[in-house]
Amino acid sequence: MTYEQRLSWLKSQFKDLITRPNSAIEGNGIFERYTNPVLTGAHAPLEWRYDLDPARNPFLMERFGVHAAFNSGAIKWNGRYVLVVRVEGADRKSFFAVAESPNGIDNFRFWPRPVTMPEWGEPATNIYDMRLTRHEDGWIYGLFCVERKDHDNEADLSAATAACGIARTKDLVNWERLPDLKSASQQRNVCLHPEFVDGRYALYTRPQDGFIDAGSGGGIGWALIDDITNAEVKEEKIINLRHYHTIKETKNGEGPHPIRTPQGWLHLAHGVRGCASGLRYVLYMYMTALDDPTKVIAEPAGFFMAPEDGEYIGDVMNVLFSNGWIADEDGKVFIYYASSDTRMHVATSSVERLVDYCLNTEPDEMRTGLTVERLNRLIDRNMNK
Ligand code: M1P
Repeated sequence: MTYEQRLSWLKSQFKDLITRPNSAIEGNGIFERYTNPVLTGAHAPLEWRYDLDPARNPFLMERFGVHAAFNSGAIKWNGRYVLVVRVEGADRKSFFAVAESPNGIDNFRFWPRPVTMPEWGEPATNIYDMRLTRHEDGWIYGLFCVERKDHDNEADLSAATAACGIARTKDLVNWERLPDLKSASQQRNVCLHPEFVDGRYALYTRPQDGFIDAGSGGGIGWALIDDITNAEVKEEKIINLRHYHTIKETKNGEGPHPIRTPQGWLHLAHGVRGCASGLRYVLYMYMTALDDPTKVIAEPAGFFMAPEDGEYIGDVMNVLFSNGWIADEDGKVFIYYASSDTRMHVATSSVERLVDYCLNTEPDEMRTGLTVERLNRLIDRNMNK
């Protein structure tokens, strides 16, 4: 192909991809998956990936590989469904970029430039997994993981530290970086609750002993913060525990901030367990009391969503992860989830259905005998139906 032929082919492929319609797949009644991912690395604009000057790039080669688009924060913004996406380059570095869609299920397009996130302290090696919160103080906050080399273990090239970065914005373009969260442990999957609690900011935390291992960190934590411009975890209480032989035996982490419903706070989280093929990441839900967001009032047994079909495959196999959802005023919920650290998908449901799922699906009673009893109770109710 000539340069001009190749450019026209690239443009037409790109247009087909970003305008591809999506359609719902009827499923288990709790949510609907969709036929296509909503974002992939290939959705990155051609201007990001190619030098479009024929003199400098006569073969029209890719000059900046975009490997993946995943783990996105989500927010309704000026009537549009907006994701702050974790974009990963071929160099393994992640950065944030904003993409928007008119309907939340297809036609996502990236804004022209990635987010330039100001540094705080030692410049980060990597930043990722932003949780967006429109807080009642009037700011939109983005909390994200900041990875740096662990200088106490220079010889170990994989030794790293994870901290919670905090930034806030009014327009999703200009970000004010605040100091990283001070905490006795490493932290990842930290999320800001949207309301003040006893006049203080409230964080869902995930204390961890090391960069990968949750270790003695018992699950999803909760900490009240006096000053968000100098945030420090002084006391941390574990509100959603890990358990032996469950989908969250190894690790768990809060997803996006919970949705306020008349029946309680609706939470989406991820749980991790080990198996012969490595770690398996699935999504689960729980609810907490409206007057006490630390008190779990419901938690259905097992996973809410687990990888299916092509979702199993990617850079890190067997992973579903979510850090963004949008609840519309009419109660429709758009759940944005990533598969295998590679691409973004949407699933839709409603607040009413998700609350029904949480309140009317029985919990894990931790023993096979009790699971069989639970199944028999359902079968008994269905006899002669
Ligand atoms: O690779 C799977 C996920 O691993 C981490 O999540 P967690 O801290 O719960 O183990 C994160 O790096 C996340 O981005 C990634 O999707």
